[in-house]
Amino acid sequence: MTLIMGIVNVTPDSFSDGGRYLDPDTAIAHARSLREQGADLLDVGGESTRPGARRVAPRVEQQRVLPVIEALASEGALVSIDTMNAATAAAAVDAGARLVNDVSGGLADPEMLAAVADLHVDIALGHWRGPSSEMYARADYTDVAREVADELHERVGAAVAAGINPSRIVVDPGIGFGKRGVQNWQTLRALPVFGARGHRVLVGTSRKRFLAETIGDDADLVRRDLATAVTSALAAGAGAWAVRVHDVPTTRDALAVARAWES
Ligand code: PMM
Repeated sequence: MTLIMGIVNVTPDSFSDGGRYLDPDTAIAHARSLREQGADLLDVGGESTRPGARRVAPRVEQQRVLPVIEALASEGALVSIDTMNAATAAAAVDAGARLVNDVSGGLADPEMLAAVADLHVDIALGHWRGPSSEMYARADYTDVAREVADELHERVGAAVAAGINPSRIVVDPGIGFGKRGVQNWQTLRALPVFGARGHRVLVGTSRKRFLAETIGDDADLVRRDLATAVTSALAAGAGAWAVRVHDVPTTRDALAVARAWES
């Protein structure tokens, strides 16, 4: 059964919810409601990765996420830390996070993979071709699905070489990261390929630009969440382990319908 990862962005500048949950109490309350709505995991992040975003100092990132993680983990929630920084990952695990979600697949911080090996937690490795400020300049592919699969495989190899148990590794094709419009659809269509070596597959399409490009650039959040629920249900049908979403009820219902279809 595909899990729902609810997004808790404790940032001033994430592209669809920046600034809404910057205060820890507001972020905690939001995360609690995602959990009540059916989120199986809560992904807490303190640095925006939206196109063009500036990097945040690890100290600031940690100030944002640690109180939120501590509160949620102490209530028994399964928490992941969305970070590209090894020190933040370690502090977050110390505060109770059980999964490190690194959209850069360990590339942004050379210390990341060794740090996670020492922490003995799961890690999600995202497909990434450079920081937000320059990722679209690197979106050149001859065969995007094959290149994403090969580059992810290389990151898995680096993680294992750093001492991470292969069973702890989740792969994520990094929808929207270094991919333009149709390249995201070509990547999603190849989803079963990314998990072919036995790793769990995580997919994040929530509210992303390529969805708006499909349903209309003026689509509001309600329409983007509906589009997200459809891609999440299709991802579930293609074997995704988890889908990362902002709006839990729409995706929860879509996954229930997809399950009924399959059963
Ligand atoms: N996308 C964003 C942030 N973190 N993590 C994973 N594993 N996969 C993603 O696709 C992903 C991510 C950017 O989206 P947001 O700014 O709306 O949270």
